[in-house]
Parts: sequence; structure tokens; C-alpha cells
Amino acid sequence: MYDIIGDIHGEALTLEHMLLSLGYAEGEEGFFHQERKAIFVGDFMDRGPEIMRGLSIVKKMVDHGNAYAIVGNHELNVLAYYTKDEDGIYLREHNLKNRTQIKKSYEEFKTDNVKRKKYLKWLRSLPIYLELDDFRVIHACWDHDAIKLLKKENPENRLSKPFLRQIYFERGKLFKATMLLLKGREFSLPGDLVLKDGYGFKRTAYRIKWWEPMNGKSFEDISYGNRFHLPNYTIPDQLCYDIPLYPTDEKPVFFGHYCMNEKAGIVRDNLCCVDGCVANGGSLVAYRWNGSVKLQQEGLIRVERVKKSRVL
Ligand SMILES: [Mn+2]
Repeated sequence: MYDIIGDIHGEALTLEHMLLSLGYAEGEEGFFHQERKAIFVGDFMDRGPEIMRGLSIVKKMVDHGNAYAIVGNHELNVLAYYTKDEDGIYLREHNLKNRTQIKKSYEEFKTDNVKRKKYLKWLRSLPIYLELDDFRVIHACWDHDAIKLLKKENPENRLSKPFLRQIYFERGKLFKATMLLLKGREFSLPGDLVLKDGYGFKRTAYRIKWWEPMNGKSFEDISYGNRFHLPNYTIPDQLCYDIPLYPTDEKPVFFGHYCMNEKAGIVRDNLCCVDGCVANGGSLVAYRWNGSVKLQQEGLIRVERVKKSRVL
């Protein structure tokens, strides 16, 4: 049986707390459970206070067969930041915006080059999506077409150096598919609709539910995981388009990414978001899978953020 655990973002103490509350014990080879395995939905990097320690806990579990882990968009960004193309140019430009985004990871990494290399290598070895007999796991959005394309073009299912170089060079279909899986679906706002987020920045697109059609809905209805409100009026027909919806009769999908705070949890009988936004004032969320095809509210576990206290 499995425990699917949401985005960690360097909150190592809270992660330990979660593992203990799920009945895992810590041994010589890291955390383990006699009957269960943990599954991490990605986003180990950035934000939190102990990124490398969080990575170390998860890596140890994966190395000893006690967990699976997939990558999130923050791993993609960090990997692209540190990977050069054939001409020696970084895939993700080292400008102020990109540097700020990975600041916390960068600061920890620069203290230990050996560890940085070890963790980057390990992140490049993790799968992008995970398909088990009974359910599927993806960081942001399970899209059959994108998965199909990746299966064909990247059968290794990893963010390897050659794959990253290829998609950042081409910026084509494969890049788009990877972004869709790791960042989710976004809706581009019409040019005459000016929207500002909580920071006062102009937004041209926002995150939407990838499991619901948009026809007849309002901009707010289809919004999911945005920190700003959208107009509550119906999206004009001419702006609506069909998205391939995840079927209601297929295996459950677990995902993270959306920073849902107390709203994290079961979206639908076969969809569950386990990102409780722990690094941003929320909690760490997990789902205890006990073999039920239909997801159960009782499966959800929430652990409040444990603040790192100073050792006196
Ligand atoms: Mn994410």
C-alpha cells in the first residue's frame, strides 16, 4: 500500500513529522514502513529552510526501495538553471528573475558543490510521471496526449541532460507537453481583460481545472490554485475551447502543485490534489491509499507546518 505525499519545498521537519504520523520509523537506511511505500509528487526544491535535508530524506527512501519520487516544475527549473547547452550556455538564463526563483536552492547548493552535483544527478534520474496498477501520479496535470508523446520521444521518462537540451532548443511540442505535465493547464486571458495578482503584477494567463469543460462557466469557475480572484462572469463562447478532460471512469490521479491550503484533497472520485502549500502558510498533505478505487475523505492526512527551532 502507498502514501502519496504533497510538495515539500524544503520543509524537512514537517516531512519527518508526516512520516512519523503515517507510521514510518527511522532506521539506519532512512524512513521505512513494513507494509507501505511513500510516493512524492515532486517540488522538493526552493522556498523552505532545509532543501538539501529534505532531498536527503526522500533520496534515502527511494534508494532503499521505501519510496518513489517524481519531479515537479521546481526541479525542472533548477535542472535547467544548472544545465548548459552544447555551446556552454545555460538552458535557463541566469537573470534576476530566474535567480530569484531558485534563490533558496542556490544558496544551499553553493555551500557544497559535491552535494549539489549529487542531488542534481539524482533529480535527473527521477521519473516525470508514474503509472502503477491502481493509480497514476503526476506533479500537475495528467494529460493522455502529453504522456503519449513523452512515452514515444522520451521513453526513459527522465529530465536527462540530452532531453532538457533538446526541449529547450526546440521549444516545440515536447517542451509544451513537459510543461503541461509539470505546470498544468493555463487559460490565456483576452487582451482587453487586465488582471492584477496580489503582488500587483499583470497576469496574462491563469491556472485552470484540467478536468472540467469551460463552456458556460465563469472565469472564476474554471480557476484552480491561483492566488487572485477572477471575474465571475461567463466566459464568452468564442473564447472557449475544448480541452481533453481526464475521464471519470479511469484510474485515480494524484497530483500536487496547486498550493490549495485547506482546500487540498479530493477533487473528484478519481482525482486528488495533495499540495497543502506547506511552505506558504499551509500544511503538508498526504493520502493513505488502501486499495479503494473510489477515493475516500478518510484517506487524507494533514500535518501543520513544524517550524525549525533554534538549538540553544
Ligand atoms: Mn509545483
